[in-house]
Amino acid sequence: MQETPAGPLLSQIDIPADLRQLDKSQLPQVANELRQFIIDTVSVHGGHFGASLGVVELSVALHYVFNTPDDQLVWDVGHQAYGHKILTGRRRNFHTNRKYGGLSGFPKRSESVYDAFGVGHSSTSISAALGMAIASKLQGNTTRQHVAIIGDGAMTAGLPFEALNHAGVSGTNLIVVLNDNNMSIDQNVGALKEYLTQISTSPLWNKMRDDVWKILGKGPKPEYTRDMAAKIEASVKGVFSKSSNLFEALGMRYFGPIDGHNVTGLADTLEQLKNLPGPKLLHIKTVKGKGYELAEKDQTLWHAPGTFDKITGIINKKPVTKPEPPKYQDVFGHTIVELAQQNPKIMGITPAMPSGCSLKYMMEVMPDRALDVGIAEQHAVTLSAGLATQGMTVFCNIYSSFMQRAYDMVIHDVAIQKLPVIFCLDRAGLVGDDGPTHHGCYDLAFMRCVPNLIVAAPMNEQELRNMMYTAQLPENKLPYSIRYPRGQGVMPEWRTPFEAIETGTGRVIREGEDVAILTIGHPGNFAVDACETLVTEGLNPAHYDLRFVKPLDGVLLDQIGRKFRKIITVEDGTVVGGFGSAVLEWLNEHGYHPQVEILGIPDQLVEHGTPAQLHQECGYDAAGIARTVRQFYGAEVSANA
Ligand SMILES: Cc1ncc(C[n+]2csc(CCOP(=O)(O)OP(=O)(O)O)c2C)c(N)n1
Repeated sequence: MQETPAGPLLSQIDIPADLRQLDKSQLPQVANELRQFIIDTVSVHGGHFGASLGVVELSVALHYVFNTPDDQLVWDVGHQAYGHKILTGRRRNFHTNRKYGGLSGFPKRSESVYDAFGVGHSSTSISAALGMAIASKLQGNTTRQHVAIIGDGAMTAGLPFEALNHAGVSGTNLIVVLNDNNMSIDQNVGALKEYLTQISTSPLWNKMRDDVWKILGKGPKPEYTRDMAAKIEASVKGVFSKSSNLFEALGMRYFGPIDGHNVTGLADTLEQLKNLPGPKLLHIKTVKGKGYELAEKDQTLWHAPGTFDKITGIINKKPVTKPEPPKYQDVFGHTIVELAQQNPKIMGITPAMPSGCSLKYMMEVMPDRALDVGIAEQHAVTLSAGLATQGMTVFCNIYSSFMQRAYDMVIHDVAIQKLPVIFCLDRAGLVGDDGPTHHGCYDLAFMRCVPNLIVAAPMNEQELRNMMYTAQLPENKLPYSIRYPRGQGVMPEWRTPFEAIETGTGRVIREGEDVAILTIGHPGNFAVDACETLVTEGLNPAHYDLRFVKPLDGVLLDQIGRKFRKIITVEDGTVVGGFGSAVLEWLNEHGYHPQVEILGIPDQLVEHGTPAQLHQECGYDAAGIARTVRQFYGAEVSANA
């Protein structure tokens, strides 16, 4: 892999201190070179794209004005922090971004002192930066600055408002930069979005307050005068802008909106804010994908487009030689439409991932029954519970790792009340390039310990459809969780007729002798491949697809317990507390004591890489399963010898 060449100014910037040596008039050129560097690298190596292009100027201005790493920048989500990474000592190996063994796609404390806080999941920045600011204050450090940079999408979650509620009375000098591009991954949604548009389009008020601000800054005691003006401003403002400012109501001084692509203007404003005491919020307007025309036009597609030809803008796709299996997300997306056409009670809920989880298909044809609620996983779950109390049948689709955030709602609002909400957990298992913040490792373990929940995982498209079908039948009275991975399934002909699957029943994939392989979900296909190889070696393991982690299939396990003294379990989840643990507990409780090997995600963080690399690392790809089976047979041979 080759280092990406940088422009003349950017190539002199190894760390932000180098940037700060430049004259302010050179910043636009730095920004242009940085933008080009991001385009050059992402087009060849892939990754998030539009969000980083949108904050090129902001990244340059922040590192120019603030004394990083002593001053601390906290990027929300972190998918937009490529410019920050490139300016902070990682330009030369930025081509390894998101690759196995390479840089992380998100800020990460262990990777750089400039990454003040590890991210990946959204909406944490204000809380984290406030914590840092309070600590600095307590430690008597009066000069260190703390800046949270948060997007309008991330702002739709509850956590930023919990943080603002605290920040407003914290007496810290926290700075929040609200990067408003009117986009989440898809179009941003909700009343806050409308509000931000409204305050951005009150030109009279904004011009007047900016002019006053500039004039006051020229007086003899600018800080004092501006502070006084701020107090008067809040009361006068309502007259001009119809409603009072939300952020000011929460105790933050509000500035903006200003043009987030004017790098010198941004630097000037940040310089002023730096010297102003108290918590404050700077609202900047930016364009997601700025500077790459196609990305500005189709911002959802160019959020993370994969690799592409930077001249033509053609996105590289793998050549299709035979009919391909669909992505699991699309099986979900089309199947919910089919089911909803037959069952008027069905609704679909997504917290900000309509394209990612493919609920968009239902949103197109039944907009009243398929809702994007913004980045609000907790709300998505409790909203689903509320709908279920009224007899609605709700499919609540949340990525496995984002569901971690709504765990209390799953227990308190759904399971305890036995409301038959159907959770579809997309991106379950090791997701690949996004790494440990996004791997869906834990859901099997954290769902299976909750009473009343049915916990299922399909091995293929047909099982996913049938589980969705079964879960929405009126006879199902319990909450039902269905987890499936990112990416493609295995069945090109996937539109199979619906058939109910009796809850808690597994199936035999392959009869065999000596060793039994028990799988849950998609990794069952790895076991199928492993068995194909093993059979050619004269070995004859059995393979069972359990389909449910809860309730487990007691009848099947009883047969397996009687017949086998060696069992391997396989799951795309943590070996601690997951499917293998459930099987072990069952066997022990029922008096079976075979030798059991649990294959899955070990009790340590798995970094980023391709799913195939990571499955191999964890030892539950086809080769890993085959190896374990051979070891069991090898042990058998030596035991008999
Ligand atoms: C808790 C959580 N839910 C969902 C996501 C998926 N996600 C990543 S970026 C993003 C959009 C963020 O929008 P915004 O903050 O406005 O940033 P932009 O991409 O527009 O710059 C979403 C929904 C996430 N990272 N974390």
